[in-house]
Amino acid sequence: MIQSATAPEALPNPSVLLALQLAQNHSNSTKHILLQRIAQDAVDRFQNGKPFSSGQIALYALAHQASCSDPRKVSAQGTTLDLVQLLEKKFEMELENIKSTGNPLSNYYQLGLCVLTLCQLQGSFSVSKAADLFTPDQKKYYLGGHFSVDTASLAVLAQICIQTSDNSTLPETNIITANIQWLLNNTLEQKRSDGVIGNMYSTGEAMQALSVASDYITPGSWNCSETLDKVVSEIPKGTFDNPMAAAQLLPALMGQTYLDVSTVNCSIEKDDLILTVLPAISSNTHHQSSNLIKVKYMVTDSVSNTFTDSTTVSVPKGSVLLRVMEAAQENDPKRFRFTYANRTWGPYITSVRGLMADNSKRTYWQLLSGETPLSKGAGEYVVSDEENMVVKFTTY
Ligand code: CBY
Repeated sequence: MIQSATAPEALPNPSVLLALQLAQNHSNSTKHILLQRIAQDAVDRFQNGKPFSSGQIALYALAHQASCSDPRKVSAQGTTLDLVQLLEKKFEMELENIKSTGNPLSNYYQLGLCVLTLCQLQGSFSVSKAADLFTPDQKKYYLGGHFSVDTASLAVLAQICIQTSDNSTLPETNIITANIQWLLNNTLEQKRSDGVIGNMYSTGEAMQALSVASDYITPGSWNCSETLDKVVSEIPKGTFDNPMAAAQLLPALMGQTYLDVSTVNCSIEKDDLILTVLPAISSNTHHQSSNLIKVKYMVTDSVSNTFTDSTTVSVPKGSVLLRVMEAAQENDPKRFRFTYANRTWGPYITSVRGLMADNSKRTYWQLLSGETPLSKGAGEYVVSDEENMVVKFTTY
């Protein structure tokens, strides 16, 4: 995480700072670099009208709070920004958008982050609107036909925060209790026999949700140490090498949750994280050899059925899907041209052959191996010989 986040070309990543601050050991120099970058990026996005989604603002604010830096006074380049106030406004816009279109501007994972942050940082928001926001609904908690454990976990954390900070017996208390129970029941239904909850990348956040909501869980329905052992055993295999994956897992490993942000002890300044210099990790950590493999590649528009096209490309063994897509594009740009955006998780495919993903229509480019959706992005998923890669325009 530290290497990736402090590299000169790295995207500012509040999730990494947040995770580091919730950990046991600290590195002051890393904290200062990351905090400065995040503050600068927040000011830059605000001043220059660059995209700044509700969940992003929430993470930037949380990362400040966790670093004992006031999120209401974020300054860079001579400008001071109140991230809590900005988040309050953005949250209102999300609610307005749901009212008028039925969908949020972002998604329910980000709404969870919003409410969690407003609650933690004592921003103002309507508790009854928040209670209604998280009621059970297919459209909110299902992505591409699957229950989103990540989304549910954030909604649980947000509502537990509301419950613990608001001890009134308002009518919304019952709604919140019922929401949390439904979310946890569905989350536990996604528990696999090996302890993973949802998939490997939702398990850390699910652990946070289950640990703050222990009152709601019948004893014996979740074995925490089994889940912990499983994720820990995956670390040496490289499963969490993506810094975002590591950042979302670390709090749970440390027995911490995002609800601990407001109780971070700011009077202790520790600098006890021993940083060993590791060999530089490139975004392509996989051993690429000169051996070539053949990979089938298909692109298809399953929304309006305007095109389906396939090809076979040769790429070095150990290549990631993005490399396959680039090879196909090089061979035949008319049929296989595509665009992507660099996100914190890695490259996110935004269009193929000019057909753009559109959040307001809930369309996206889904990545599959045969019929199975990938649980990694195009920049991370390593393809095998003869594998059938599919990039499919669909709805979620
Ligand atoms: N963050 C967000 O808004 C993202 C929230 C999240 C629920 C997120 C997963 C969970 C998390 N823990 O971070 C999420 N993904 C969402 C909401 C979405 C949708 C994005 C809608 C939008 N524009 O806001 C959408 C379109 C349904 C989606 N994820 C698509 C994809 C695929 C991307 C393909 C592409 N075009 O490049 C993909 C690869 C699934 C597929 N087979 O097509 C995908 N997501 C994956 C695999 C993941 C996991 C990443 C794991 C990894 N190692 O890379 C994920 C952790 C995550 C990021 N998605 Co989405 C879920 C998981 O597997 N547990 C807030 C913001 C501030 O950063």
